Amino acid sequence: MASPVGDIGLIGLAVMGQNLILNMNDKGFTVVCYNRTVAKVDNFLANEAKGTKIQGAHSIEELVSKLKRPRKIILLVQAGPAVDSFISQLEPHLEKGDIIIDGGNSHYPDSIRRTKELESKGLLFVGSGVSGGEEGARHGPSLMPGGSPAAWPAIKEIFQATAAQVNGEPCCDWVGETGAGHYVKMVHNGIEYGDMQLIAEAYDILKRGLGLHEDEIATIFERWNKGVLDSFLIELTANVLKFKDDDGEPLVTKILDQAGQKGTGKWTAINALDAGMPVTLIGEAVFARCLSALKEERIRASKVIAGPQKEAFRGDKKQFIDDLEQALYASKIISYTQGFMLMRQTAKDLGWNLNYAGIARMWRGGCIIKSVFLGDITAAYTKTPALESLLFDDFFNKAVHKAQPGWRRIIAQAVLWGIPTPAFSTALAFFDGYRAEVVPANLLQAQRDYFGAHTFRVMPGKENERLVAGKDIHINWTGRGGNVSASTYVA
Ligand code: NBP
Repeated sequence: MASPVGDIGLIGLAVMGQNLILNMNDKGFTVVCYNRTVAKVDNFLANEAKGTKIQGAHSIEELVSKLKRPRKIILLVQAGPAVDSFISQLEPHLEKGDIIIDGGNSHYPDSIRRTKELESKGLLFVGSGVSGGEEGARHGPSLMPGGSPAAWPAIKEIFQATAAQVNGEPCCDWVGETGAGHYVKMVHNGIEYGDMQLIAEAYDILKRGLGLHEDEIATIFERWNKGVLDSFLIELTANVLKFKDDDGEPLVTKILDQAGQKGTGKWTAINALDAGMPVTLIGEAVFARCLSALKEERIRASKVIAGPQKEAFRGDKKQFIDDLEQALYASKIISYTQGFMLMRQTAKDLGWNLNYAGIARMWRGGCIIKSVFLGDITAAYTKTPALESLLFDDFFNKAVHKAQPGWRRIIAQAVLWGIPTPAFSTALAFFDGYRAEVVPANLLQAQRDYFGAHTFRVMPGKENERLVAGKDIHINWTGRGGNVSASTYVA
């Protein structure tokens, strides 16, 4: 029998799989492909893959037999049962040290489970975030692999060559243990929800507040794309706003204002609640999509609930638009600050060693949130790998200070107009809460102790005979309650 020629196998010949195969082929690797509906293999070989080194397989057995050892097989199939089904079909044909890679949008707890299960059988597992959609898969995605660390040396060359490159550096590095790759991809998607919501709010303010036309707004976004906001999503937005329907109307104005979602933003928000981290901007972005989905109810509400009388803007328009750019920039800094806080906490909870500079570097190119801004985050974490918060980094600290006055003016004006800015506003509320040495949680603690004997601690410097430092104290606030307190625990 001829010796195997395949550098890597790939299962799943839909849009992502086909494009990633063609990309890996361009980089000089021999890929062997397989698909549940086997006819798609021949179809692919006869069309898109014609004239390439790409090989096909008509069974799992044939796929495995064509791969060099250790065998590396990427799954790019629908997340969920399809991944488990292929893992169990592959297992009997694989040997110690072989690697199964899941490149789909799997939820990270599944990747934690799969890593443990496969490692217990002597196999290796990698759960890799793949971002950038069809275009990224074909020409260079952002790849975020995590799982069995022993797999990394074997897949590093193929992954880094296939990924997008920024300034000669690949947008791919080892993320961390077990489910870390899919976890980081989930947070990426959550941040993407936040970035998109911020842009949508800026559009709303420019359109309904200043009364600008889509073409004028597109020009503003194009200008912003040359400054601190330079990013794929800003560029894409300008293009969307300029796009006309056949009658010359901007197509975007004809799109139903009900946003869909596939779950990764929601997963991030749920994870933030579980981790006890105030990732408020992504949460608001998810809720804004939920509110948008209530279209019928909003129509009914719009007929019976009046907002403020709309007043024409009488200020300096140019200054206002510059303020809006700063508001968007500052809110974005807060969103990424929150996202990295969440990753830090989860890494602590799950014992992962996450490389934050590496994560920002992976997101700089190839993916939907790619931006110049991520280069600045890379620099911040390279300078201080254990950075507690982006707001403690000199560059970002100065940037939010500079943006602050305009950011506040924009939110104040939007509130007066009655234009909702959930993401801008929550970013500023977080900023004001985070920088506050004292927050009103003293009153919350008093309320909790009043109604439920939940106890409180004394503020340093305010100790006395009954307010003893370090003790859980209960006060009989009404003179009617007893002296028994509830047990203290953190939910
Ligand atoms: P799809 O998510 O549409 O999945 C299609 C593939 O899954 C086909 O190969 C199909 O086989 C296979 N499949 C399905 Br559906 N059910 C199966 C089952 N029960 N058992 C075995 N195979 C099954 O493809 P995609 O859009 O290329 O995405 C692939 C993965 O990459 C997904 O996890 C997706 O979330 C993720 N992703 C997608 C994008 C994007 O922009 N599309 C971006 C980033 C990540 P068949 O041909 O026999 O039906």
